[in-house]
Amino acid sequence: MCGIVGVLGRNEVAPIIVEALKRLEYRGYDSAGLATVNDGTLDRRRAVGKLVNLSDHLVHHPLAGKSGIGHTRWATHGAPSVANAHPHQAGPVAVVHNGIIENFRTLREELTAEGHEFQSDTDTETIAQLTCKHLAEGHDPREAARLTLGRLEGAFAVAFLFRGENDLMIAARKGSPLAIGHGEGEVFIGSDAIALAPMTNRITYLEEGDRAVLTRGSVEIFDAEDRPATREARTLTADQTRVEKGGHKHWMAKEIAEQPVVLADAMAHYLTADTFDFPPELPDFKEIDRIVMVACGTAFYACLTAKYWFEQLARLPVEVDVASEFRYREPPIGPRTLAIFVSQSGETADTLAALRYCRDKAAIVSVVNVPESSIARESDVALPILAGVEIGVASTKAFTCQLTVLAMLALRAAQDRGTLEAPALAAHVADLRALPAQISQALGAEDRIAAIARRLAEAQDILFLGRGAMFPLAMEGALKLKEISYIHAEGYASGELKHGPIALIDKHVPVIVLAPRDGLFDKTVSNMQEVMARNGKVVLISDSAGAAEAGAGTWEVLTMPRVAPVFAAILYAIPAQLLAYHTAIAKGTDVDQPRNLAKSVTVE
Ligand code: HGA
Repeated sequence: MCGIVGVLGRNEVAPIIVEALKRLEYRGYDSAGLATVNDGTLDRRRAVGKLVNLSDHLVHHPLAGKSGIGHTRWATHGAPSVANAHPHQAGPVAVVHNGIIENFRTLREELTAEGHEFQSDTDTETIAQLTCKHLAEGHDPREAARLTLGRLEGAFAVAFLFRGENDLMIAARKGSPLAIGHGEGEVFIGSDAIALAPMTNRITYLEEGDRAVLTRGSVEIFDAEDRPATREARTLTADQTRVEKGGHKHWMAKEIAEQPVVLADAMAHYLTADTFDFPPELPDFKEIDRIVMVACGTAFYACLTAKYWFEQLARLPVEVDVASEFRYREPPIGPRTLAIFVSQSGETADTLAALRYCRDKAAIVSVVNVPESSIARESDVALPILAGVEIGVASTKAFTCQLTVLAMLALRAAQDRGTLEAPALAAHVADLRALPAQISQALGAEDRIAAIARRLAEAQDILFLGRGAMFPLAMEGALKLKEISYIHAEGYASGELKHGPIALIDKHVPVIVLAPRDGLFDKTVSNMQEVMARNGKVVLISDSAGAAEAGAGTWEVLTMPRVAPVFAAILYAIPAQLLAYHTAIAKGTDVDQPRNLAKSVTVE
């Protein structure tokens, strides 16, 4: 959340910064802004709402300069407004920030008492005002920034620009990600490498507590103890930073369509012809008695699904928790515990904090889409999901890739623990390998799904039901719908319906029943009948056998390809995603940038 960019360039930086912000807009779109130094003069432009408003503003009020910083905001402190938009300026210093300054009230009171006048409601402005104070006390910009950073509590990635300093930018990170990009006689900073991809693929990731003093010809890095530090510069491949819509109308549509390919890539990475290919550091699951899985949002539902696999296939007990609860509950973590953290960005603030809680208590495995991320780097073993860059705020391909990697991990656990005989294991692997083709087939139902979605778009409330591993998918389907169509939706375990939610059912409430023809089908169908008996409008999603058996009398039936029951949740994610997507289209909401949301949740 919140994207920051900085450039000490050879050419005018405003267009470069706007382009980089475009690539970071998935992190927030409450406001955008940039500041430059031009012949020593510090000036800024800001606009509320999406980046396009800033671009329009710049047409009439251009901003010259070869040094600049930019920001796209997801507000935490202070409403979206021009006054609260970054960069925040206090006298000779401008600041952009991603994160939360937790002691901002104390700092603000102190500075106000000393006569500093605040222009915004943000926590961020305290950084600018404090630095302004240090400059007024006679410190040079480097020292002023250092003193300021020493007083900040909370999480931040921050960049400073100073009046009169055409060739100086200071950047720091603690808790929020920040990358430095190296050019020829130019230097860049960005919240991620994707933002910098048009300018450079030579990237240095700052580590926790690092401060970087940048000029066009030098990069000096100081660690959390203020000692000079060396950080490796790596060259990223085009794949790691490619962001193109490829002819699709929305990122979400593109990312849904990519799933057969990216799932196959993930499988190719971890499966050889006859065995698994996980990093050698992965613990032997024979040595593990319990798994703890921690994540947020969609990744949390991936973990809940994987619980069924680890427990059924590998006979390993699993606890799943949302990171924001886990991190403050002080859960006991005994020996022989494996802790698995799942996060698309690998920067999710709560998940990272939960991981740090488990450090030295358990073996730590992470399942992430960004291998250079903080969560990946702080894990004993990081398992990339190979989904490719995901831009759509509503996660789709990252979810199914997380599921696929977790399914392979569960099978590897079963192998280590001897809970599946070789032929059964091979059959499960074959079932997984069949999924990309089945997903392609499921994608073929898109027009039919769009027609159902047009009917769903009329509803105020929608329920999703599922049993077994379809239960977490029911919750994920409801989440997807809420996120982008703003229709209230809930996912329930089919058997729970009669314990309360059935009171919601009437002829206006569509109920989406996720029910492949598996061993639990008859039970789920009984619950479906209970809904139909109360005039609920059932959308049954099943295979042809299930549809033939139970489709009569439903409002709609959607037929999916036949799939191995154990991994059906991966396939049935496709109709859940497409239903949400087409319902949002029918309602005319902003699919890729839904209100109030942003991707890569780097604040608590
Ligand atoms: N606290 C700052 C930055 C917000 C942020 O990083 N969000 O993800 C603000 O509210 O502007």
